[in-house]
Amino acid sequence: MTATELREAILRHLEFSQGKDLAHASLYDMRMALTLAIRDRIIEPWFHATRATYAAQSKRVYYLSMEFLIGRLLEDAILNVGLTEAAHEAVSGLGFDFRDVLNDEPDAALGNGGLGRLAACFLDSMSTLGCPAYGYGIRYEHGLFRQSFGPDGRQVEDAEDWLRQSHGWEFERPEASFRIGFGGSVAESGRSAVWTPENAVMAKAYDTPIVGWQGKWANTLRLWGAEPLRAFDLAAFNKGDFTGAAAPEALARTISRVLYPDDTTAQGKELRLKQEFFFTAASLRDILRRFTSEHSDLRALPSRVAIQMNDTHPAIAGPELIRLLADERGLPFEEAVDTARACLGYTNHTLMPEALERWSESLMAEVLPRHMQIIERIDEMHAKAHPTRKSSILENGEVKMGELSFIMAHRVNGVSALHTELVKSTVFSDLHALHPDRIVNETNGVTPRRWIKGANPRLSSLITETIGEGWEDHLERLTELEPAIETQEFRDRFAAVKAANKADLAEWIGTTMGISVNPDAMFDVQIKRFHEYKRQHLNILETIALWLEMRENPKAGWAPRVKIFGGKAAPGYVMAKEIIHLINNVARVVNADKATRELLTVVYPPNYNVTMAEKLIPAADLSEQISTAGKEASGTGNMKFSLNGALTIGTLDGANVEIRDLVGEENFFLFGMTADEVVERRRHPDHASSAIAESPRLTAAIEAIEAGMFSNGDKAMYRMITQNLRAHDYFTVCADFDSYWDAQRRVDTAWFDRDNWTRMAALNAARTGWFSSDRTIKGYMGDIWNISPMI
Ligand code: 26Q
Repeated sequence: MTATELREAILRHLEFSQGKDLAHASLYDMRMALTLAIRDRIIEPWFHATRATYAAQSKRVYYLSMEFLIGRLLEDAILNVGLTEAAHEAVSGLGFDFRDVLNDEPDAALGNGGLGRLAACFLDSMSTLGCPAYGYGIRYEHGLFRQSFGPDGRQVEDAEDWLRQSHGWEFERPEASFRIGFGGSVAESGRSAVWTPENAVMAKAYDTPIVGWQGKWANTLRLWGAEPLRAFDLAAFNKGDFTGAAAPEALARTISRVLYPDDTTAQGKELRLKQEFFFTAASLRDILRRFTSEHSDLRALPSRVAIQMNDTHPAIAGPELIRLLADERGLPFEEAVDTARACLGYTNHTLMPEALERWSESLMAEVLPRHMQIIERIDEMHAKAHPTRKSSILENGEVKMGELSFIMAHRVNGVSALHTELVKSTVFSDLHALHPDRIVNETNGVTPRRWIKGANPRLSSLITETIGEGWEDHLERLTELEPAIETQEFRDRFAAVKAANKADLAEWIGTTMGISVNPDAMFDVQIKRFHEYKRQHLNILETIALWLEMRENPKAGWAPRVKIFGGKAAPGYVMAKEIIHLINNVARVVNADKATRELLTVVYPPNYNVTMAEKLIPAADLSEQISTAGKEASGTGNMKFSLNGALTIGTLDGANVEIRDLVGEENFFLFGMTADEVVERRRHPDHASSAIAESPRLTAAIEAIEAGMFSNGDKAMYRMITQNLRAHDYFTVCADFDSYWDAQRRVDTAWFDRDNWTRMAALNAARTGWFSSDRTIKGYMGDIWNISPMI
C-alpha cells in the first residue's frame, strides 16, 4: 500500500466511520481513522490464519492470562504491516502531526507488570511465528490505576479509564456469549453430577487482531466482558424503583470492572475468585465449542488444544475442564482428568509465599460447589497414586492453587534457569520428586519489534545499516554486529544514537517535570513495580550516601548521574508506598542543592507504564537489576535494557544470570550475595545491624533519613523504613549495601573511559539477541505445546 492509498483509506474512515470531513476532524477522529485503516490491513492475514489453521486441522494454543499489558497498539501494528513511512506521509499530508496522532491512543494497562507484559510479548511472537493461538483474558473496564504524586510526595491513585473513548481495535462478538454461573448446589445423578448455579452472568467476547512481523499472520486476543443476563428489570422500574431496576446490570458488570492492582500479595477476595472463574470458564467453553465443531471424539482434544495457564490465576481450568468433559459430556472421570492434564500447561512466575494463591475451602465451596468436589477428588486420586506424597492440594482448610496447577498440568515451567531450579528445589520439591519430567525451563524473552524497532528507531537503523535487513525476526543475528564494534566508526555512531535518545528524554523530562537534566550525565534507571524484594530502597540509600560524599568533596571527580525511578506500588502495600514517598523527598532535597547540581539529579516521573518504558529504556546508560538474589523469577526489563545498549548493575538473580553469561562478566557490574548466601546470611539474627555497624556510608545514609534531612526535620517520618532496615531487613539491603556501593564506583570508573563504555554497551546489544520472545515461544512450542509453526 502506498502513502496515497493509505491517505484515501484514512479519508474514507474519517467520512464513513467517524462521520467527519477533514476540516472538522479532531485528533481523536484522525487517530481512529488511521487505526481503522490499519486494522483493515490486518483482516486478510487474520482470515488467512483462521482458514489455514482450520484447513490443516492444526493444534491451537490458548494462552489464558488474567493480564495482557499491551500498551498502545497502533505504532506496533503500523510497524508490523510495514507502513511506517506511508502512514507518516499520509498523516502529515492531511495536516496532522504523526507523533501527536500516535500519542492520542490510550495505553491499555490491562496488567500489573512482568507477567502481563510477557503475555503481550508472547502474542506478538506467536503471530510472528505463525503459531495458531488465542489469548484469552478479561476486558477490564479500568486497567491499572493512574499514579500521581501529592504535594508531600506520596503516591495518589486514580481510576484509569482507557475505554472512555472507543479504542478502535476490537470487534464485539455478541454471538460468542456464554452464561457463567456461580454458587448454587450439586445434585448427584447416577455416576455424574449436575451443578445448578444460583446466579449467573454473561461473558461476551471482544476480539482484537494481533498481527505479527511483516503482516503474514494474525492471531486473536479475545477478552471477555461481563454483562447481566437481563439488562434491565422493567417490572421494578414500572413500580417506581429506578435504582433497583438497574441493580442486576451493575452487579454483573462488577466482575469485569477493574484489574486487581496487587502483583505479589494474593488476598483471597471473593470478587477475584469470580473473575478467575469467569474468564477461565468462558474461554474453556469457547475452546470446546470450536473443537466440537471440527471433531467428535473428545479424547482427541489434546492433539488439537494446548492450554497455557499464566500462573495460577486460571488454575480453575483444571477442575472446570474435567467438569465440562465428565459432567456435561459424559467422559469417565479418570479419563476426563487425563485428557485435561494432557491439554494443560502451567507457568510459575513467583516463589514468594505471599503471592501463591490459596482459597479457603468454604469460599470455594460457596462460589464453586461442584469444583470443590472435583478438587477433593483430584487430591484423593493423586494421594492414592502416590502414597508417599507429602504435599496435598488441600491443607488447613485451604485450596492451594499452585499444587492444583502442578497436578493438573502435563508440564510446569519456570521463567529463567535459576528460577526453574528453585521451583524444583523449594516450592514444588515434593511434587518434582514424584514427577521428575514435569518441570521444564523456558527463559523469558521480549519482542524486538516493540522493544528495539519501535522504541529505538535510531539503533534499528544503525543495526540494519551494519548487518542488513531481517534481524527483527532472527535476533540471534545481532552477534553479527561484533566485528563492527571493534571499529571506531561504529562505536561513534552507537554513542551518537544513545546521545540522541538521551537528548530526547532530557527534553521530555524538562517539559513534563520542569527539571533540567544534563544529557551528558550517566542515565541510571530503575523502572519496575515497587516491592521490597526489588530493593528500590537500596538504590535510594546509595543515592543518599553518594550525595553526602559529593557534598563533602564536590571536586573528587564524580561521574555525573541522573538517577531515574519509575513504578507503581500496590495501593495497600504501605512499605512500598513509603519508599516512593522517600524517593520523592530525596529528589526534592538533592535537586535543590546547588553544590551538587551538576553531579546528581533524581527524577521520578509519575505513572510509569509501557509507553513510558518505551521512552526511558532506549535512553538508559545503566540498568538497575538489584533484587535480593532468589526473589526475582526472571525479570524482562533487564533484557530490554541490554538489547538497547545499557550496562547492567545487578545481582545473580532471575535472568540476570543468563544475561551475564551471554554478555561476558567483563561487561556486567555484578554485586551482592548469591541466593544461597542470602539464605545463609539470614540465619544470623544480627545480619542487618552488623552490616550497618561495619559500613560508615550506610550508617550515614540511614542517619540522614532519621535526622529528618528529607522530611523538613521530622525525625519520625520514615521510621517505618529505617526501623525495618535496622531490625529485620528480610531483603538484605544492609548486607548487600557495601558490595553495591563498590560496584557503583566501578561503574563510575568505567564511565570515564567513554569509548570503552560504548564498546561494552554495544556488546550487550550484540550478545543478547537470544532474549527475543520468538526464541521463548519456540521453546514452549517444542517442549510444552507440541505445535509446529504454520509459516
Ligand atoms: C494474585 C492474586 C490476587 C491478586 C493479584 C495476584 C497477582 C497478580 C499479578 C499475583 C502476581 C502477579 C504478577 C506477577 C508478576 O508479574 N511476576 C513477574 O513475572 C515476570 C514474567 O515471568 C517475571 O519476569 C518477574 O520476575 C515476575 O516478578
